[in-house]
Amino acid sequence: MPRTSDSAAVIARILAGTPGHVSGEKLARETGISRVAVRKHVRRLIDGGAEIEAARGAGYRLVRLPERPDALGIAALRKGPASTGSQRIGFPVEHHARIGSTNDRVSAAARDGAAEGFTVTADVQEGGRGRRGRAWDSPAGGLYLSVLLRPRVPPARLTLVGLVAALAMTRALDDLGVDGTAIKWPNDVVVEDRKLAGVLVEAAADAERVMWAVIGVGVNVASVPRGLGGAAASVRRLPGGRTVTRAMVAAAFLDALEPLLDRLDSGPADTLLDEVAARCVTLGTTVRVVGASGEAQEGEAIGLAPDGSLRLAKDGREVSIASGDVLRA
Ligand code: BT5
Repeated sequence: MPRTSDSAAVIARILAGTPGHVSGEKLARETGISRVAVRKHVRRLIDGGAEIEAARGAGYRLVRLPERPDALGIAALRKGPASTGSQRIGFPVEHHARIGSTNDRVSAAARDGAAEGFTVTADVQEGGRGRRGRAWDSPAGGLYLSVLLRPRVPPARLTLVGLVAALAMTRALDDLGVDGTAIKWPNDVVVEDRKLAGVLVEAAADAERVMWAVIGVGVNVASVPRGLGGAAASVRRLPGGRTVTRAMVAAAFLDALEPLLDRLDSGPADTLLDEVAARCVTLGTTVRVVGASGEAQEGEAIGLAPDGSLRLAKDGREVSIASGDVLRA
């Protein structure tokens, strides 16, 4: 089945790729629908937050891309041919104006047998979650997105999934022209020391096999949630970020994530690890890593182990840490 057979999405792509006006007749021809239907789909795009100018005689011109990260907004902005069906990750998209947690919704769908790629987005989360029972502030203006995976990686490599998601987010922001983002091990996207996005990977696995995993990402797009102040950053305030919308971040993230997951599934992760390491600000610094039960280890972060663990040089020996919170020593 074509992933983006939605005519409105096809129209948005054509308009996004054309600097001037596009006639209704041309849009009708290229989407294979009537001009009346074109008008109806343009209306839907406008309802979805796009700004489209309609000029009598000249046709339609896209002024601003869709803002809301719903199925239409995301499909309109995904790269690649509109109807090849090549998009596995990020399809279908279920959007909620409000939800407890997008991760909870995807986990429930996973238990009900949903296919890999199923994605949930929300405008607001009322119970957004971080790791270890912490909260993720999720007011309007941020992107909250979770995607279902049925990965072929063993449970021991799940840390890598989170790192790969963080890498995908930095690449997505690169693609959108937003400068200066980096990965902080194990699951943050930061700008200098400020947190721009967080990744939460949750999974159901037995000793050998991951039944399903959910990648959840929260990104501060329009603003920084009140109360976080200097500890957080937002996309719009970064160089190149002024015109970036939530739908743009969502589409670019899914575009960047899919090929990285394919590589993770298909074999050794050496080159992926190198790519994560090259983008990881934690490496080369002296850190204090606090584990789940509060125990701390201090040392120099010297690299990543094949499973995504952090390698720490400590008192002349090396230790590997699978998860934790990194503080600067
Ligand atoms: C994370 O946890 O960074 C993972 C966050 C994942 C959120 C997404 S949103 C979509 C999906 N659905 C969910 O329910 N969750 C996922 P952690 O490393 O534990 O960091 C949590 C800490 O980050 C908090 O204790 C705060 O200090 C800080 N924080 C909370 N909200 C923030 C925000 N909006 N921006 C920056 N920092 C924030």
